[in-house]
Amino acid sequence: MIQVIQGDITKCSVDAIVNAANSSLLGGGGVDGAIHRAAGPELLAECRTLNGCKTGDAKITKGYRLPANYVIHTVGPVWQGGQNQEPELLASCYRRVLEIATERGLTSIAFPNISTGIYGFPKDKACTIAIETVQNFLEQHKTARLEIQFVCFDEVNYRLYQQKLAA
Ligand code: AR6
Repeated sequence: MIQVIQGDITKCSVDAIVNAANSSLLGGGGVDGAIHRAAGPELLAECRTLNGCKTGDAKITKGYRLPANYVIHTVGPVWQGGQNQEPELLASCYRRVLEIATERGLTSIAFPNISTGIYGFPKDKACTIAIETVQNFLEQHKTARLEIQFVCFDEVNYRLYQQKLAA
């Protein structure tokens, strides 16, 4: 099941929220900064033990002071024009998050619009990749009964997701 909502992912009461992090996993701006502020310093302490994360991969931590039980940190690609594996790496982020979630038996997952802020991935292209990758995963893992929320912060992304999911 896929839902689109507009709002702040740090407020989502789900099994896991996804963080659009950088490869250090030591915090940053955007949604990463918001998640670390809301989760408290224990999140950074756990992230320090993870030795970073490669672009396209993901790692899980607890959610600490967040309403979500876990945070799955993933590192999206920086948009460099599209010829440097950016689409494949972005798809890999969504897949790796869902793989980790299903390995842990987590069912409700909230995603931000990975790479579409500071990393500059075109929103329209990113939306298509996110929806197709998640839909394919759900199709292949029907017994996992996953409940996916795309949490759009800005109006442009919110409209794009609504349009593409309705089409
Ligand atoms: N809830 C949901 N979405 C949010 C929130 C929020 N509270 N705040 C921002 N967004 P960005 P990136 C949206 O820049 O492009 C960090 O410094 C935002 O509108 O957070 O993957 C990391 O440490 C946009 O649609 O992440 C990395 O260095 C989306 O989240 C770098 O930014 C992603 O924007 C990662 O860049």
